[in-house]
Amino acid sequence: MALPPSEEVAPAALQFPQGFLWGVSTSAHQVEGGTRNQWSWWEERGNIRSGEACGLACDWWNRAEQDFDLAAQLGLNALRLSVEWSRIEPRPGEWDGGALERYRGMLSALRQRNLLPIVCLHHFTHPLWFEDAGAFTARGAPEVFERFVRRVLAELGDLCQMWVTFNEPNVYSGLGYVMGEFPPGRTGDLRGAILALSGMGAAHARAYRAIHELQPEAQVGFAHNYLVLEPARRLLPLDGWVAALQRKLFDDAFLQLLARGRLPFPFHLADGSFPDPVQGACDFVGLNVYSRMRVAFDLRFPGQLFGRVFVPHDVPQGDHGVQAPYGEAYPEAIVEAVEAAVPLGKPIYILENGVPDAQDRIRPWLLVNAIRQVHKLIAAGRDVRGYFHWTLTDNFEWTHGWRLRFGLFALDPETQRRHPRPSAALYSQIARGNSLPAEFIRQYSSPPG
Ligand code: GCO
Repeated sequence: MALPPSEEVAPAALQFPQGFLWGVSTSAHQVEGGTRNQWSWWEERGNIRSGEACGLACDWWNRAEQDFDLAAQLGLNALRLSVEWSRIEPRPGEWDGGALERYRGMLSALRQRNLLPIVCLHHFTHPLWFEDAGAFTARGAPEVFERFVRRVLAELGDLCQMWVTFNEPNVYSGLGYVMGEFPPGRTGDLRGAILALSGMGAAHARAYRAIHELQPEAQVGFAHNYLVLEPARRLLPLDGWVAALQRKLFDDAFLQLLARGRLPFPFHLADGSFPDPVQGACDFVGLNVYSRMRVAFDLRFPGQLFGRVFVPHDVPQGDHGVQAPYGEAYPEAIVEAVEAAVPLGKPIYILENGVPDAQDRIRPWLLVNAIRQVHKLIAAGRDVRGYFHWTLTDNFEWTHGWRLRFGLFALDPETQRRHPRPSAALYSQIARGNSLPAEFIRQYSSPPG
């Protein structure tokens, strides 16, 4: 029998390995409501560009279980959340038993629903007393963080074995110390950013050892944001040079700290010292991957290593943020991110991927093609063990407030009503079948116009 011409060969369903994790990711401040940390302080001073307030957020402090039901109904088998340090340790060395009890309730509820909990110990927020002391740029911060981590392990360790120490040290330090978009709101303070990054590296290493001491079977990693940064004008060497420098600091520095025990040249000259060896201190690498940006050499941006970062108009994008585009929706970014993490030789989880898209215009395409890239990587022998979509329900998107909607479920923060977007059913079918159906690959072969 003659084969049909190659362009007519129907794509086959892409099967994932048994035990692959299909999840969603969330973070405490963005979903719980009523948090009192350095971000609420920042918000009260009018720094949320949309002018909105986090308020009740998704009201998880009272009703997280209802959203866990939604995740279970989708057929997911994992959920990443974070614990709010400012609730657990409202004053230095003072512990709030009620808050810990609430987290025990949440983790038990996840387990009852067969959702594997992954707990992140620091997702951008911490108590104001820690911020006032200089946060991760302060000497002694790693010890203070370790004390918190030990307490969490003592109280919640029987309910969770997979821990993410930090969410995106590179975003935290870059937006907080260079771009002025996150607290403490510094601009162009490259040295502060490097100190914060290395402080988090040291705190990560201490936490890694403390967790293993208390829970030898634990899996401990971190969530690293990887951004594809490409020169705007390929033929202009200066664009290539600043893009490479930005990649070195933003994409590679934290991974290299874990791989070699120090930041890459020349950034290591500005970092603190690492009394605790950081090299190899992780059991897995978590990657948060969203976008591609272009970089053009520009003398007006010394704090950004002389690179102006922008999104071209003609690329697939979700909704526009307040005053700035969010970024290109670029499924292939996952391949570059995973390849950057391979030298660490650890299992890899895609711990965040998504797009702001209130109308669900581009999300189905993004979901299908991002998951397709993950399958391609696994087929090529890369040890990728899970995909976590950002996020389950719309939540409070930092400086963009409620303006950017990342949820599989739309949320009205006033009424707290949830409505599934079409992507929820799509993701559900993929997770339930542990495979990417052929018709999805056909239907979403190119981005919507
Ligand atoms: C981050 C965070 C999330 C965001 C998500 C969408 O990358 O900033 O981990 O808290 O909400 O990435 O922007």
